[in-house]
Parts: sequence; structure tokens; C-alpha cells
Amino acid sequence: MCQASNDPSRAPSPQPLAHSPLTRPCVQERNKQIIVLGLDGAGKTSILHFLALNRVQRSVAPTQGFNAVCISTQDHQMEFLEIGGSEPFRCYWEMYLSKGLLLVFVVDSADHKRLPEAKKYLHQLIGTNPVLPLVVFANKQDLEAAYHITDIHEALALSEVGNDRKMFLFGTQVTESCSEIPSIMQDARDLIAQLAADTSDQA
Ligand code: G3D
Ligand code: MG
Repeated sequence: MCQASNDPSRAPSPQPLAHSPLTRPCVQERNKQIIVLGLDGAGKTSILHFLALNRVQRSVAPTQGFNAVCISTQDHQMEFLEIGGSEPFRCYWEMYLSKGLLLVFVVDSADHKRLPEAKKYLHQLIGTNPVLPLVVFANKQDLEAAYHITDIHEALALSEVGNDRKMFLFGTQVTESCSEIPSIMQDARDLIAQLAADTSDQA
């Protein structure tokens, strides 16, 4: 399915093949995307919907391809590009990451078995750029089996992401009990907006 080349200029155009009718790509921000990656089922789409709509959207279908979501804050408009996390889509990750402003990486904190796999992909990805900012969401913190963020930090070897990289880790949950956007989501959104603006200024 993936093209053989890793040359980003030859990467397929990021068509939002699957996005909720409630969320939309930005009109003009196409070349300034925040790339959202992580294994299938980690909660990438749920987090994006939550950040965009300030509420939980149930019945999220697995992302088949790309999911572009525009999120506006007071000062910024940000386009997030989620790429499907299942095997056939992972070979696209690196191509799009090379054009991204920063990487948002989502893990299911209760999926202990697949954390080594998530770690492997994460380190492959960030190995391609020593300064690309990284924001990790240790999601599904509501689940009883969820690892605490300190354990996620260790499981993903986040101390090894490089001294020149800005790296942040948030413990999150996207559940119906969140009637209002929790402050951690608000903080994450503000931080991502700031990082994206800084990286964009430097480009
Ligand atoms: P993905 O985009 O990373 O593939 P999704 O993941 O956002 O599609 O979410 C996969 C499943 O996990 C969805 O459930 C979603 O509702 C659920 N989920 C997402 N975030 C959380 C969370 O913080 N806590 C819990 N308990 N579940 C979460 P379904 O049942 O639709 O597969
Ligand atoms: Mg998805």
C-alpha cells in the first residue's frame, strides 16, 4: 500500500479519508501540520475530537487512512493530521512526520502487551529528527489496568529521546464522565499550540 520512497515530496497528498462530520481540516494550514501517531486503538481520534469539540464523541470508527482535524484556540488555528495506527498505515508515518511541526504520540496506558511495540515505533520516528518536539499522551488513565505516567515514561524510554528535544508527557482519559474539558486537556492543547507556533516561527 505504501510507496517505496521515503521522500516526503512524493508522499500521497493527505486527503482526510475518514473524519467526523463534526470536525474539519483547516482551510489554509495544510503545510503546517501537527502529526498524531500511535498504535491503533490508543485513542488518537478520541483525543482529537475531544480537543476540537470539548466533549466526548462516542462511536469513533477506526481511522482508515488520514484524519485531519482543525482546532482553534484564541490565538492559533492548528491542523492535526492523524494517520491510521494499524499495520498497513504505519509505513506512511515517517513520510508525513518529516513535514510536521511536532509529533503527538498516543499510547493506551492499559495495553501493557503492546507498549514495547509502541516504544519501538516511537524511537524509530524520533530517530529521524533530533529536535522535533514530542508530546506524549498516556491515554486511558481511567482504566484500572492503566500504568501510571511514571511507568509509561519508563516503558517508552522517554529519558532517551535526546537532550535537544522538547518533550512533554500527559496522562489523559477521554471518558463520558468528562462533562467539561479537564484542565490537563486544556493544558495540552495550549502547550501544543505554543510549540507549533514556536516551530513554525523557526521554519
Ligand atoms: P485510535 O484513533 O488511536 O485508533 P480511537 O483510537 O480514538 O478510535 O479509540 C479506540 C477505542 O478506545 C474507542 O472505543 C474509544 O472510545 C476508546 N477510548 C479512547 N480513549 C479512551 C479513554 O481515555 N478511556 C477509555 N476507557 N476508552 C477510550 P471503541 O469501543 O469505539 O473501540
Ligand atoms: Mg483513529
